Amino acid sequence: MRTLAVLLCLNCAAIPYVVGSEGGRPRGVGPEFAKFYKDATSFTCISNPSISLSISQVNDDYCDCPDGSDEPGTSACSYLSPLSPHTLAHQSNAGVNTTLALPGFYCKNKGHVPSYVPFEHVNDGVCDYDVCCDGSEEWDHVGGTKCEDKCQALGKEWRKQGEARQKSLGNAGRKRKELVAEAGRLRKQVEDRIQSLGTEIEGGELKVRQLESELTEIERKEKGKVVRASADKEMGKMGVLVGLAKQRTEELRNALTRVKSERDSSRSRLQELEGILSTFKEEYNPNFNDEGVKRAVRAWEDYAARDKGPEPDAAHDRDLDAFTKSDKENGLDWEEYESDDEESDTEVLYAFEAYLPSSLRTWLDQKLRDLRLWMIDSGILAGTAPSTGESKGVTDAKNRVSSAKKDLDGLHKSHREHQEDLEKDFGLDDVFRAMKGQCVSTDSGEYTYELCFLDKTTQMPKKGGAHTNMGNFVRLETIVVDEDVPPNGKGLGSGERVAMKHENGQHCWNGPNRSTMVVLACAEENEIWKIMEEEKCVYRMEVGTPAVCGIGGEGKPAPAKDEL
Ligand code: MAN
Repeated sequence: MRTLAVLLCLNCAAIPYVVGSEGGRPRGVGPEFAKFYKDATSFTCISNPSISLSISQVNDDYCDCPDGSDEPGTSACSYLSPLSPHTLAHQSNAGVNTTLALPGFYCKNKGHVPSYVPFEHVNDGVCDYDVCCDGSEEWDHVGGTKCEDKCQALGKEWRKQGEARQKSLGNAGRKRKELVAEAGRLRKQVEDRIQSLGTEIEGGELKVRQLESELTEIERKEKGKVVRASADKEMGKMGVLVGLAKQRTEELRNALTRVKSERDSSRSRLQELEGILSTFKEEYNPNFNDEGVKRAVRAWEDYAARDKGPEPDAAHDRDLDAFTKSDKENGLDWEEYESDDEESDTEVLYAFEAYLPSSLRTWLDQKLRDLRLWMIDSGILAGTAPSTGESKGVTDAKNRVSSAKKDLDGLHKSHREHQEDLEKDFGLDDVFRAMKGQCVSTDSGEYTYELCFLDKTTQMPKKGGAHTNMGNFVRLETIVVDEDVPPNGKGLGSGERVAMKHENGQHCWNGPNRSTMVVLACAEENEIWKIMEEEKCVYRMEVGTPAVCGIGGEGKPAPAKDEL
């Protein structure tokens, strides 16, 4: 493909259309160089003003100027290309500027965009429509070459594509704004979470401190115990008593529930029976001399007249209901007594304070305990040997402390992760934050390739089989590219581009771990344009995304013309 470097894109609207000798410009001279060719009799080499020629030497198909400026419309000076070896004459001429003064042969391309064709293509017998759609560079019709003017048709198509591209770029710019807004929302979420985690951490630390001092207090009291349960946690007398009382209460409650239910059933049957007999007494026929019926009626009247005992008492029933509720609902927490290590069996059962009035008993009890603890703390009295095992109270308190510490560690970890996330590079405006986890894929050869933004690239055989990791996202980079942009706009173009480096993918047999460089360019949709394996297991993806529109010249209106 011909290099585009020599093609200058000009602002066609500002250029008067003069080609060849028309309008006073010799053939091949672009409007911006017209001023050098104004003299009707002589011509001065552009970069070597000391060399003056007759005007007839311009475009006479012989290269006179060291900078080639006397042959703007022929290929006579094309050997002056920077890639060509210089002639001996020029080499010996120290201080002479031999760099081409003109960018190429000027094609007016009316109906399209003017451009310059490299001099070596002038009159080479090939129509260079991609750069010179009017075919004017083949003006000598070498070998009968006739290049028709295709500028109208090509220009129309080019403008159509240009408009579509502009529209698409507009949409892409709007999408980027949306992404940036979304990224801002996500960032705010992280910041808010960091703040709430800070508060939770303060609370967690306070809780740990409280539980630790609670544990210390429990352990201190533990030391002061006179009697402890044995190491195998066998129940003491108090425990046995509590167990029996609990069991007995349970039996009584069950029996009471059963008796109450039987009573309710009998009471309702009695009411039903009394109703039947009362109706019978009202409705029987006394004129029938049936001695059995009369006796039954009299018996009913006697029964009805008798005192029936106490009426059902709602308050009494409420009491019964309350009795049948669980002990806990009635304020009796057996577990408290079963696990309460503060009071030793001996203390509760045999302590003499138990026989004292309640207020005095509490006061005295406290004083004795304080004294005992003080003596242990001061080393006067030995504490209870810890070797006899840990009480449930201490174990529970330790568990509470360790669980609170675990929660706190979790909060610290989460806080750290959120903080790191906030410091990560998500690109200009944090835009890639909004694309995390989004994936795009495309088929190429025998594989489908997938890119998951800020995550990894993957190679998947179309026929099925194991997927290959082509690299995990490491960081964003900026790289310089210089590539053609096809008419559909799906290309990297030239300049700095944002790239995503992926490393440490699946190991390549006899090669490195797979890696992928993903180079991004502005586009309306996320799309993989191209995938190449540049070296064994070293891949490069060219990807379009709205995320990079407007960054480093990206997404600005395309240059007037790269290729026709
Ligand atoms: C697989 C693919 C290729 C790679 C070779 C290396 O076939 O991952 O891209 O070149 O392995 O052995």
